[in-house]
Amino acid sequence: MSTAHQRRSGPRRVGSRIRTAVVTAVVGALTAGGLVATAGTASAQSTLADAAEAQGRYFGAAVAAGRLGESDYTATLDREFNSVTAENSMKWESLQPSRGNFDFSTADRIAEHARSQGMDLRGHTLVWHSQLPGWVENLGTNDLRTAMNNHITTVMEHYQGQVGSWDVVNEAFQDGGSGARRDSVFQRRLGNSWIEEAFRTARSVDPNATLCYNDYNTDAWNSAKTQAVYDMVADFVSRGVPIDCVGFQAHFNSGNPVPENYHTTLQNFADLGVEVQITELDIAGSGESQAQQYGGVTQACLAVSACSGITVWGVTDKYSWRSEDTPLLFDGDYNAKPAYHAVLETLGGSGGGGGGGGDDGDAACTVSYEQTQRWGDRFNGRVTVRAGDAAIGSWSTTVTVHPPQEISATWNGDPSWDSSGDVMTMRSDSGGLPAGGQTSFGFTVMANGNWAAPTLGSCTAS
Ligand code: 9MR
Repeated sequence: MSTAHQRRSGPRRVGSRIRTAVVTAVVGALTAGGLVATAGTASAQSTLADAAEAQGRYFGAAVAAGRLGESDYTATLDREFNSVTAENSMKWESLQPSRGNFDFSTADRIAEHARSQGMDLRGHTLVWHSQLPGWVENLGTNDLRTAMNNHITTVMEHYQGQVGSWDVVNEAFQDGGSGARRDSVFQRRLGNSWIEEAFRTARSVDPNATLCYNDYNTDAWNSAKTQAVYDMVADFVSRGVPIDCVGFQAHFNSGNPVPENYHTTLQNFADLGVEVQITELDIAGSGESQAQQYGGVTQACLAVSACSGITVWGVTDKYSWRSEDTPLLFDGDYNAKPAYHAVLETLGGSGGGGGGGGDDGDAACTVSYEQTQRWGDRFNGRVTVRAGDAAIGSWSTTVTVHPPQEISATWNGDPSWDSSGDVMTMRSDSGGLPAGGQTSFGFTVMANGNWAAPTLGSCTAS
């Protein structure tokens, strides 16, 4: 099948869709202040998929088959993502609810959607202690071994050539400081060797699939669980047990924030010779703080050449498994959140967001940022505002600076600030724009030691 990937040690080829290669021009410019770098983004990528692909990565989402009939859901999925994971439909209880009776119908709808859009398909998950049907829990040792290998074989054969990467084993280690294996039926009946047996079976069924071990709370390098998984992978690699990849689920919240040393963790695993993938990313929160964490995770992946891509665990906050945490990139109306823009811009894209899926008619605009000048203590930024396919009467967007930065001057717009002083809302001060038209506004940022680019919010048009 055209969407399959060859297994190899580095990041895989992404997406079978042909996407337009886009150039980001970085030119030197002489100003009164001396030689400065000006980043001019000429038609930068405006979707997550395109921007990720330009970086040699994929950008995926977990999908529920039951939502594919919702047009905004599917439009957002198809526009922004080039990889799909079934959020629940490829789990054991869904595919083999009673012994020997496989039901691929729901999972196949997701696979078919991915195929029709030229998207990659991640397989999640072959062997997991959760969402496991009761009949498996009751098997004796020999029966369980047969059932496990039969499940892996039947499912992988069904999706051979379609699924590029499989989460062969999911969440086999305990949380906390023990570094021990989780007390699952597989561990109890089959002993320590069950994980490698699962991987050996998987390799024998589909030698071209990328075989992953997938887990959560494996983000901080020094945690006992991270170390335990690392030791297992190192052992597998040294003994030739077939493992190609480690999946980092990356479910973050205030009690479990993105660790400072995240890229160290990814790099250390990569240094074992396996691919790393961020497989279930979501980050509780909102606004700039959520955006910064999303940007950090994206940056960590880009910093590790063996990090082949990122999957977020859902398309919209409203259908997230923890919706009250608003952990995703699109809000319940499919508007792109600041976190979306942080990811897109970290990937080198700009604008984007598709103008939202709301009901504000045809009025839409996008924004992109570039630094135009830099001096010893400050820099100037320019935001270009572009109207969509319809004329707009007015526009507004936000520019968030990163403390201790301060905006000391603005031009060509009508600014206002939030109480923190970090978020500037800029509105048009000279009316609207014709269809496809553009304008720009500018500002000076006193760096105060922080040279990070400001984060743009989405553009709102009326
Ligand atoms: O998002 C999934 C949710 O709809 C299910 O109810 C839940 C059942 O355990 O599984 C969620 O997905 C999990 C994933 O399969 C494995 N890692 C943790 C995910 C979030 O719980």
